[in-house]
Amino acid sequence: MVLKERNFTEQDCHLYIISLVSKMPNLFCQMVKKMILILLTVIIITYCIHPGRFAHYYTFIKEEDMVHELEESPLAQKLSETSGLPLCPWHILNESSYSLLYPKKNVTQCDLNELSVKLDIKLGGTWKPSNCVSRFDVAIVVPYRNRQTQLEIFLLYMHSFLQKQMINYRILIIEQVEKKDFNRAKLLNIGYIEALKLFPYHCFIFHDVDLIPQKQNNIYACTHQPRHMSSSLNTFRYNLPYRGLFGGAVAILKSQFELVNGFSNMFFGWGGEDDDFQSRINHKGLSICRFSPRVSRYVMLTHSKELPSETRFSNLLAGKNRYDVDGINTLVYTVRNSTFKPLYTWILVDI
Ligand code: BGN
Repeated sequence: MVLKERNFTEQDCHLYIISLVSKMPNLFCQMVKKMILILLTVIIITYCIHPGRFAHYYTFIKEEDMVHELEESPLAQKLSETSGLPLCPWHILNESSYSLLYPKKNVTQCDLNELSVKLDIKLGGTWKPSNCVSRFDVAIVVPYRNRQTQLEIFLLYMHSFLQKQMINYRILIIEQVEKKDFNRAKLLNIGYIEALKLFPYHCFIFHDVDLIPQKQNNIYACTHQPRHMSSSLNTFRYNLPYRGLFGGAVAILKSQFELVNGFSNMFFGWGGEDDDFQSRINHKGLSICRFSPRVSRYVMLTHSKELPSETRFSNLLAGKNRYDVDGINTLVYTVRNSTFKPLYTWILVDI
């Protein structure tokens, strides 16, 4: 077969160059698209492996400064003078060991029965040191519904944890009756009001039942500013997802809680109520603080993820108009049942 030789003329050359140039934007676009796709894949993979990589860095109180930041109970000094007992020492803050604590997961009824005797817990889940006067009177308020296994793990763990810190404490479990969506914030408001009927607590810790503190020197007491206690959580790879996060476990003085009018009562379902609370705090000129991520380490007990509420965004947006007209000053609820149980004060409420 004879191939016809074709002359590659100058004109052909021009045509070839023109066609190449006309295709270039297309080629360029495809290249950019590919690059964006690769970049997105890398970001998604990195995020799945390590979500904390995109966490905000935050300022925190250094371990050596923790002692200066704590707010002692106004009753402690006087009680120490009248009782002749010394104020309890600070040694728990010097706990420099790096050992992490883990909860016992398979809690038996026998463990719980033994606990109140072994640790001398009084009915209603209260305790205070017997050979010194605690510097802190703290109500630990836990919103609750349908989490029996987690509650048992929490109780078994927390009582001994708190006693090592020599806190005068009470654990209150505020349970919401079925019917409506869960309203975490309103239950916390109720816990605040109910706790004050039992003792003039100066400090409140609002605590989810699925959170377990892992460092013994993460003291369950209030600081000068409201404190986000669970800022280093395993489910967030021990990082803070965003700077304003104020959920999980927080500590706030009674006077500050009054000032911000507590939580909003309007957040039904999962999400947003803690963000609203943080805004209330800022609005009143307070600012949240945190201990070092080494100290504020928590593990979350596993459970299925709740469905976020659809109204949380609109509630949050409208929140600032309601700070003074929605909170502990407008709280309405009915106590359906309440008992001083061996390990906690149980209050069943209809909201
Ligand atoms: C946020 C939730 C918080 C929750 C944290 C951590 C909202 C409001 C809409 C932006 N906030 O997204 O309530 O504590 O995640 O899980 O959903």
